[in-house]
Amino acid sequence: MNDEARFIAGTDLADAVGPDSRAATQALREWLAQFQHALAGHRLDSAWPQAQAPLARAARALDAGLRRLAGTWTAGLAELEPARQLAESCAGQIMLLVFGKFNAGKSSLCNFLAQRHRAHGRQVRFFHVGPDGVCDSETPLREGATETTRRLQGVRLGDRLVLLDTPGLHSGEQANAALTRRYLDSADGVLWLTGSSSPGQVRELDDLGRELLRRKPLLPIITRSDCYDEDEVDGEIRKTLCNKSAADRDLQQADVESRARGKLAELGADPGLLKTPVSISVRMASAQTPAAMAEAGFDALYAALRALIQPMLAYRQRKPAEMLLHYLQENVAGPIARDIRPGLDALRRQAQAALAWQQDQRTRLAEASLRRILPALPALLDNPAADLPASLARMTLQAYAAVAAEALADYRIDIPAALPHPPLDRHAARCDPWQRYSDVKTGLRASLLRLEKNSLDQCHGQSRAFLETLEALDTALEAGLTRLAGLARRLREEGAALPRAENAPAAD
Ligand SMILES: Nc1nc2c(ncn2[C@@H]2O[C@H](COP(=O)(O)OP(=O)(O)O)[C@@H](O)[C@H]2O)c(=O)[nH]1
Ligand SMILES: [Mg+2]
Repeated sequence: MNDEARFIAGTDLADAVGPDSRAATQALREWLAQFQHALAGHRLDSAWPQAQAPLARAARALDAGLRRLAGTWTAGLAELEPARQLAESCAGQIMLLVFGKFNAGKSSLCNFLAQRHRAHGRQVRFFHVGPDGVCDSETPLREGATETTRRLQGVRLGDRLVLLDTPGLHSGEQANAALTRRYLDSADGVLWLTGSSSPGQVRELDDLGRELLRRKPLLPIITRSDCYDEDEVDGEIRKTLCNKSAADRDLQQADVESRARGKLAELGADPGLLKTPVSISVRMASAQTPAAMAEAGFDALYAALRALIQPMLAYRQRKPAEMLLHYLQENVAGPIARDIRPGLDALRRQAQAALAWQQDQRTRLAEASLRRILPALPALLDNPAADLPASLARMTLQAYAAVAAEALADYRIDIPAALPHPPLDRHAARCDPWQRYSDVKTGLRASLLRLEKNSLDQCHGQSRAFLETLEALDTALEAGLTRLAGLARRLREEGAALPRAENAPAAD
């Protein structure tokens, strides 16, 4: 059996697929439910004690952002459902996107492969997608057609393989765009056709960013890999078309490969999706003899296509889960990592700055309060009728309350209604006036320092509690994202058979 026969037979085996993706889908849905549940248990909207404080406002804004984000997930998943079911229903077919610029040779290659499938007794059905949906037709795809009538067309080769000949992704009318998109979504792999006269214009791949990020394999095919040789026959110059030399093909392939690899990296797609490029000439293969086809690069093409089928089938099986996973990565994990966690980090830094500020306030609040009391002190001490201890206690509390109300406005502070230690030592009453003044002042300062410590302890406790709330939310977010990354890894490593339980035995 040659490469061609093996390739054609290989597409018949497309039924030989792995386990379905329902367990993986289920695991991803459960992940989201758990994640939402975890988020509901960590609210920030009243995590800071004083509602008007800047930190409280920042925490409320982040909390609201997170709730808004989480609120979109359920509807987003519901919208995804029809596409996911469609993917589930055509798990046995492989759809290859034949992608490339106008004149790259897409239609010619599709027609040629159709002829070869017919030659092997396979049924071939051409189709195009019109305003009323998919129309089958007997006539091959139009080759060399000017792009005035862009339409989505393709060919089914046998029962399993569909080639979709795309008229450029961002071209065409708006009405067609949604349709094109839907077809692209259901493609399992991409053949990127690039003409041998200027191969590897990697900017074309920008249009494929979304497909590549969805991990569809990419096989670059250098088309029209032929050239004219001039021969002199009987004094007359004759041009004959021939295949490009193996050396030329190798050079072009290596060049396309390295540039495509760079582009994939730039797009953030896995460079492992890129298959080794092949060079072909449909013209030179047109005699359809085994030798002509082999020399025109078709053995290599068939081998490469055959190598694509397995990973594509694997993707096809994973696809319903893969679509869900992508939704979760793009709409849940992405914004959490990009916006929410950095927001939490900023809050954390602010709370730590508040702790440092509190340290800095030590003795300052007490001194500021003392400065408010001292001007009234001599008169009070000179007044024999005054109830000195009661007056001092009242003045101390009032002065401190005024200072704290301003300086600690961002916190919720309880100031004791009575002083635990009266600011006047009993002995102070018996001393001479100067000594008395000095003793009273010392007593006042000691009382104020105790009040201050009591307040700053409260501030510290509130900031710590706030930090712990942030920490708990961040830990829950991180744990969720790590679990999702683990599910993604397993989906790709083990295919659709994603074990539902965390401790399920690993597939070998
Ligand atoms: N020299 C040469 N020309 C080719 C080859 N394949 C296709 N062409 C020509 O290139 C032009 C564009 O081909 P077509 O398949 O319509 O390209 P599409 O626009 O990508 O679908 C047509 O005139 C084809 O005859 C080839 O292998 N060698
Ligand atoms: Mg065409």
